[in-house]
Amino acid sequence: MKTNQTKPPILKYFLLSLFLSLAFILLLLSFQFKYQQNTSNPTNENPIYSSGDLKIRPGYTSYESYIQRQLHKTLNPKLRDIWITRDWDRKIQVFIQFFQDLKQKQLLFNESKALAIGARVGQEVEALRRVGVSDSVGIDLVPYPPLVIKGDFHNQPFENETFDYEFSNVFDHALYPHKFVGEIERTLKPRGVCVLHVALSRRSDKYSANDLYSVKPLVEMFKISEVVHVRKVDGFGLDTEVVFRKKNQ
Ligand SMILES: *[C@@H]1O[C@H](CO)[C@@H](O)[C@H](O)[C@H]1NC(C)=O
Ligand SMILES: *[C@@H]1O[C@H](CO)[C@@H](O)[C@H](O)[C@H]1NC(C)=O
Ligand SMILES: CC(=O)N[C@H]1CO[C@H](CO)[C@@H](O)[C@@H]1O
Repeated sequence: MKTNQTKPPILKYFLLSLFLSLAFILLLLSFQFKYQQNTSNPTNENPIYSSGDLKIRPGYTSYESYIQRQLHKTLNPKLRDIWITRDWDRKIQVFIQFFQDLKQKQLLFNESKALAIGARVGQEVEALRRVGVSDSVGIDLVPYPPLVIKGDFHNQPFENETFDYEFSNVFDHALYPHKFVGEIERTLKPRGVCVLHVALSRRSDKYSANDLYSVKPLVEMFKISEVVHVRKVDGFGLDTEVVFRKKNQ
């Protein structure tokens, strides 16, 4: 008697679980399909550069989701408030020291046309102007006039050969590092100088899109530039300064 009663429910459960598994598989497939669609967006024509010492963080399903995440940090009102109050003078003083050092090394001049990439509220632009580099501006996803104008470092809003000098401490935020570097080389004038501050020994924040473990991938990506120097610095959690000079083609 008992077995007769339990048989039909078992069959029912079997069919139900079969149905659920199928639904689950279909759901997975549709996610994968969406993901594949989005990885073929225009900013991704080139393969993502990834070598042993440069790792792109997984988890960005589309360029749009990456941008949204970056905006999430850039637009965070608490962070913005800290940047323009508590951090403002302290950071400017540190940047002034970096830029004065570069001027002494003849890598930066009052006459240089300078760009700060991923400048947020533009402390580095303010510092550049204070050391005498008056023709300087920053770009970021969110503008902060008059120091920072709107611009994506994967697709700089400037003509070829515009700047004598470019500075950035946000390389780790690049989802497409080869684009980040390619745009710098495109917009630098011949003999123009690029200064990057990067973290090699420490993992940066949760908004980072890549992790760099040596300068080798950078040196490989800067195809039409030569390394001027690599040195240790202490720059807001970033420990290494790498300076490139674009070749005189
Ligand atoms: C560069 O500008 C700074 C600040 O305005 C000034 O003190 C300095 O003399 C200038 N240097 C040169 C070489 O003109
Ligand atoms: C700008 O530079 C890029 C890359 O070097 C090149 O492909 C493009 O043709 C240049 N554009 C102009 C208008 O010279
Ligand atoms: C899953 C996902 O990110 N889908 C997005 C793919 O890209 C299109 C348009 O580019 C978006 O509308 C989807 O939301």
